[in-house]
Amino acid sequence: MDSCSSNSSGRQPSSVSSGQSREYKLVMLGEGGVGKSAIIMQFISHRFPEDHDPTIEDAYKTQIRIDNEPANLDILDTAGQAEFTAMRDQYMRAGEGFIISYSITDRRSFHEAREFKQLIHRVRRTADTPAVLVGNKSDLQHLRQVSREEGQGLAREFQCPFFETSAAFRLFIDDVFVALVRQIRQHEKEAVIAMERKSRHHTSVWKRLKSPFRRKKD
Ligand SMILES: Nc1nc2c(ncn2[C@@H]2O[C@H](COP(=O)(O)OP(=O)(O)OP(=O)(O)O)[C@@H](O)[C@H]2O)c(=O)[nH]1
Ligand SMILES: [Mg+2]
Repeated sequence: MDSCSSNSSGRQPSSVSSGQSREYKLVMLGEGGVGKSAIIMQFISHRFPEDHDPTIEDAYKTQIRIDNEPANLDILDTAGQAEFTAMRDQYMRAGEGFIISYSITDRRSFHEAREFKQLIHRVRRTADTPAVLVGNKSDLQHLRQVSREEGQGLAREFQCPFFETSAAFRLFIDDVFVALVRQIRQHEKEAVIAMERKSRHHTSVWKRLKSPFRRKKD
């Protein structure tokens, strides 16, 4: 899925008055300096940090409506710098959805994106985790090292939505978070359907097992 060419969600974050909404634990991943904090800051407070102030770990909360349903987002901004990554396994287990980000101006960060996906897989022991792939700094076209097609190809591999964003110009920033919440909701719906199917299967096995007894009683 690729939504680079238009603002696909057609929504802006808006406040939700109800305290009833479901909380979504989102984790922002990516190499140091790709713009993780800048993306979150633009999303939450429409601000762009010009300087690179390496993150150790920050948490943000916001309330929005997505597809007419309220959502409390609990966003964890993680450290890209290797020396601050001690908590990685814990937040990979606790997160419900992951934004895997790289910079289109930094090929190494693109390779790291695959490493992050593999790490999520290893820690959670499933390839089936809601995620969105993001190629940031799309405003720096003259410094581009990773083509849009390569990003789309990796997203196909990950089977997840893909956006090229610019935190500097607030391009496709909302779309990333909307797509991730949609992924989580879809994932939950599929889990419920699978459970119902399993429970129907158990019921029919039980009925079959019980039938000789019933005949005896008759
Ligand atoms: N031109 C441009 N610069 C950006 C963009 N996003 C972030 N930057 C700049 O890139 C630098 C790093 O941004 P951060 O958001 O601090 O990067 P980070 O991924 O949070 O870095 P760590 O916390 O060290 O992992 C800053 O100087 C930002 O101003 C963007 O979309 N376009
Ligand atoms: Mg940061």
